[in-house]
Amino acid sequence: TMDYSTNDSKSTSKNKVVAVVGGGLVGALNACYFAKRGFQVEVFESREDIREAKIVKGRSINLALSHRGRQALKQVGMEDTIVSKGIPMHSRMIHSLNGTQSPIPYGKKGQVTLLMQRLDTPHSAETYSTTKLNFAHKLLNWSTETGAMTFLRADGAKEEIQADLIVGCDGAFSAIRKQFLRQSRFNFSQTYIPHGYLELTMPPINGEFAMKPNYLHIWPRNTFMMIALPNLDKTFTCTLFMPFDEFENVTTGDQVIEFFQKYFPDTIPLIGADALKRDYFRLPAQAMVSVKCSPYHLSDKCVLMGDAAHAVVPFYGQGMNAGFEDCLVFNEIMDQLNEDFSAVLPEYTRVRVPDDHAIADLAMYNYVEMRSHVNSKWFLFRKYVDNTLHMIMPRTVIPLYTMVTFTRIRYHEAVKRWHWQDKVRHYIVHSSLYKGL
Ligand code: FAD
Ligand code: EGU
Repeated sequence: TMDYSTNDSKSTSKNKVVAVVGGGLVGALNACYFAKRGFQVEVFESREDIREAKIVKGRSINLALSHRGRQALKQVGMEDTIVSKGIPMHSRMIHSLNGTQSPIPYGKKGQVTLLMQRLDTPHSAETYSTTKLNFAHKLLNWSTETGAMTFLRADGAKEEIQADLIVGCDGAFSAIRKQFLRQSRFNFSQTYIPHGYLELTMPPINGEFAMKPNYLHIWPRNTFMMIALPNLDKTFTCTLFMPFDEFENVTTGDQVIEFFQKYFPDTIPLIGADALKRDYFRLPAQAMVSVKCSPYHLSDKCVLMGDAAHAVVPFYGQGMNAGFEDCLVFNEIMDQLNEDFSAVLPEYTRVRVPDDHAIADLAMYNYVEMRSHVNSKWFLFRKYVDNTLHMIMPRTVIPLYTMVTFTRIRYHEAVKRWHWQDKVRHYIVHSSLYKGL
């Protein structure tokens, strides 16, 4: 048994140990935050060293990084390295069924979303000498009484570890969270959506991107939708979203081509018919889950962040951004309350739960909207209305995606403003009608 914890209540951050469980995106960023404050940080990650594993199975490798995520990276001096390796996206490109492409800019100049690659992260934490990365350490259980964590190592041996604070960043199926479920007055909900997703690669043509790179390419087709994001190696990752029952109806290579011919004909030559027939069946469609819970802390011992606290469906491109903002908000509260865990943890729950629940709701709302009646015409029309109202009344009407993507307006406040703006929009539309316009 290793006991890293300190029993001296007067001890400073210098000799306190923080165990970060999960070395994904949020765990890695958290390690940097705690190390920068002077804590001893131990990261425990169930996978083998990610530097050696080439393929992160079933998880898309490129992610849209927007303002909230960038602000969180900036605070620990990581923004520039990530941004220099990112691909800026200034517009969406809407692909209609007849092959027409229509760009819709995200906003004013400089309002861009960046694409970052998933594999870049965890080792950035190693630049701090006080941080140790422990790969092949799978958390099996932990005791809410003693705080002791039990890990399973690659060699099959079990290891017991103690720390002053446990930060659960172990994703949507968090093992840390299991102990929360046993607590009285802990709220938890989990919802799988009927859609699954499948990823296909679009190769470069003559060494160049097959489509324009600085765009989020979207094929909105009501029930079906495809999105393509560029990678540094000049490929695109295309993500097809479709109900699981529909996936079951496509079982042969010819049916794949038939399906694409009907809904995404312009992509067949770009992906390649043979590659399409083959890659479509490489991996089964992946499920998407939305998880909400509260509180995020258990006494002064343990706190949840990232997908462990709130998995959201990917229909706002905000999951990682929200998780990064968790770290930033926690850090702000650590400043305000002098790193006193018994005060910081409840305050973090109080401040953060309403915002994470709001983005979970928004992402689910956008999923429902996109699958029910969003074809390319509707998408173009709605963005046009939003952008025009914003142009006429820039201070009064700010499009929802702008508040979510390009500001740090608290998510729950963005939702409140949106409801209020909706009333304004209705009023304008109606009064124009009354005036016979
Ligand atoms: P994870 O990335 O899941 O990391 C958890 C880590 O914990 C993993 O490394 C895992 O191996 C480890 N772990 C798990 N269990 C244990 C255990 N018992 N012991 C030890 N370690 C453990 N977000 C965006 O902001 N922009 C996007 O464009 C975007 N696109 C997306 C597209 C898709 C299709 C999907 C599904 C999601 C997308 N997201 C996006 C969301 C984003 O992927 C997640 O929000 C983000 O990965 C969460 O990071 P995390 O570190 O909290 O969890
Ligand atoms: C979904 C899956 C367009 C990567 C939401 C927009 C997304 C991403 C949008 C995925 C859409 C949807 C927004 C950004 C981004 C849009 C956004 C969604 C990246 C409201 C790899 N979404 N995504 N909204 O406005 O704010 O462009 O898988 F099709 S980036 Cl679903 Cl800004």
